[in-house]
Amino acid sequence: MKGITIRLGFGLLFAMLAVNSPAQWTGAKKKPQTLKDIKYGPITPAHRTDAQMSAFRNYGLGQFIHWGLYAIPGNEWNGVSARGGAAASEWIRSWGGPTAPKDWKKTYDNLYRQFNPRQFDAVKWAQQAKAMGARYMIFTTKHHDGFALWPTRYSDYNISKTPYKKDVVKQVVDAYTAAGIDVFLYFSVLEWNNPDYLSKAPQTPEEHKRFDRFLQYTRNQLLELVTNYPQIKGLWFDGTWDASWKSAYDFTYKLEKELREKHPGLIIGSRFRNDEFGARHFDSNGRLLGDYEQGWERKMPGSFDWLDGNDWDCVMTIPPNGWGYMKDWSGIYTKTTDDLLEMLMRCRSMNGNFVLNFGPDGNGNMRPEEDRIASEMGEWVKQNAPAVYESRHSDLPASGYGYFTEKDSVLYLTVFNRPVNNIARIAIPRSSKQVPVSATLLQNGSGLEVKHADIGLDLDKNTYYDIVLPASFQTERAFVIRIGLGAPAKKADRLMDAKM
Ligand code: JFZ
Repeated sequence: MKGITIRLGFGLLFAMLAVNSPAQWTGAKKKPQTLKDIKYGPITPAHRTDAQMSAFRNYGLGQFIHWGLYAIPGNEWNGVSARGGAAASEWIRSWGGPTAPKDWKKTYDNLYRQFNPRQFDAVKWAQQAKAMGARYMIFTTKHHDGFALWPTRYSDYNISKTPYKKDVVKQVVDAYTAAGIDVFLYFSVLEWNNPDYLSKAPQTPEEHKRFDRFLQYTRNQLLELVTNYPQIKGLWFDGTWDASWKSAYDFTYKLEKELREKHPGLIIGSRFRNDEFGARHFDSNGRLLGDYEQGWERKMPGSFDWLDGNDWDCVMTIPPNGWGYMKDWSGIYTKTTDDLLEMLMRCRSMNGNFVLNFGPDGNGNMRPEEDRIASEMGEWVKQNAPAVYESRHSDLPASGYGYFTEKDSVLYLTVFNRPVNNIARIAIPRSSKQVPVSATLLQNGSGLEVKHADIGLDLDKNTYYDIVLPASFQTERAFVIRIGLGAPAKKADRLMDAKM
């Protein structure tokens, strides 16, 4: 059993490595030495400045929802845990080996006959997301199993054939839009059970015919989504790593253009298509394909300069991995509210959005742990909103206490590591025209003392400002210091430089 888990794990790992050179996500971007002549590069300009992209930059916090037929088994079947409890419950259809139920794929492909989420209430979900402070959400219209949660005209494998019947996507789009939360639709190109799909590049005329049919089907579904749900702000693509899709660069280039024409302002991440040389996310000349970096999946940039100024979001699970509902969370580490707030502010300090995933069960209920995390995060985010939304990366030297964000001469320091002496020392480049002149606690507005501390380190490029935290101020979670920046007070007499 163990051997199988390991083999599967490696298979997946290799698949990921092969499709997505990890280099793009593990350091500063490498620019190619020689430039290629590229016909299928970016369609939209880098750093779009329209209203939709401006809104994207200020979303701050988002909600991802993975919901589909996989919510019914919840990563187990007849009490047997799929793949030895391995995560990624939304992948349960690919369960194989001796622990897999007999005819498992057939069983899975018939789950739609039981899909009847009696407690599903999109308005309730949207209220929860609102209370969490999410400003956008991403919803799975169709995952790798190919099952559509909207009544698509282009496949029978869809919600209208279930006992539930009603259009789930419409309810989600309407409820979230009404709550003032922008909606992005997740769409997996890859389909496990579509006979027209193939993973390798089509070669024979028969394969071409089949895959062309699949491409047309994909185009039809996407045009259908932007037509049916005109309120959506973006499409979040997945399952675009196979050689078949990569070989269709001419088709996908035209399709991206077509979708953008049909839906002005549409936001598409870097995971939709590749150039004619097979380069994904970034074309062969290193230019971002799409409007934002879409590769920060359960990972974050090590530092701001890795991003090259690109927009990005980080999508994150509460369990280590696994996006769909998983009945049994025992025996795995699940992230705490504090873990998630730390990730949120780490993302914000580098201009990224943080998108937290929820996996509702087969009845349409969020799990109690998700409810609790959403309300705890919401409480914190509400108190500290100016540090989370609208504010941007600060160029100040990083602080070991936590993360900086900045807006209009106001600096926010979210403190996760409180100094034991209660003095938060802020390093400011000596050349800086703006220095801390005032400080308050964002959560209650109480003023904090600010002192200049020229500690006189030789060759130090920085000077220091000390913010004094009252010992009586105690918090359970991270807290934000709001720091007003202004012109430095009269310059102190320079210390004499020693000769050496
Ligand atoms: C994909 C899906 O396979 C998964 O089920 C889930 O929907 C997730 C959001 O997306 O998984 C991926 C895709 C890409 C990477 C990692 C996991 N990646 O680029 O690192």
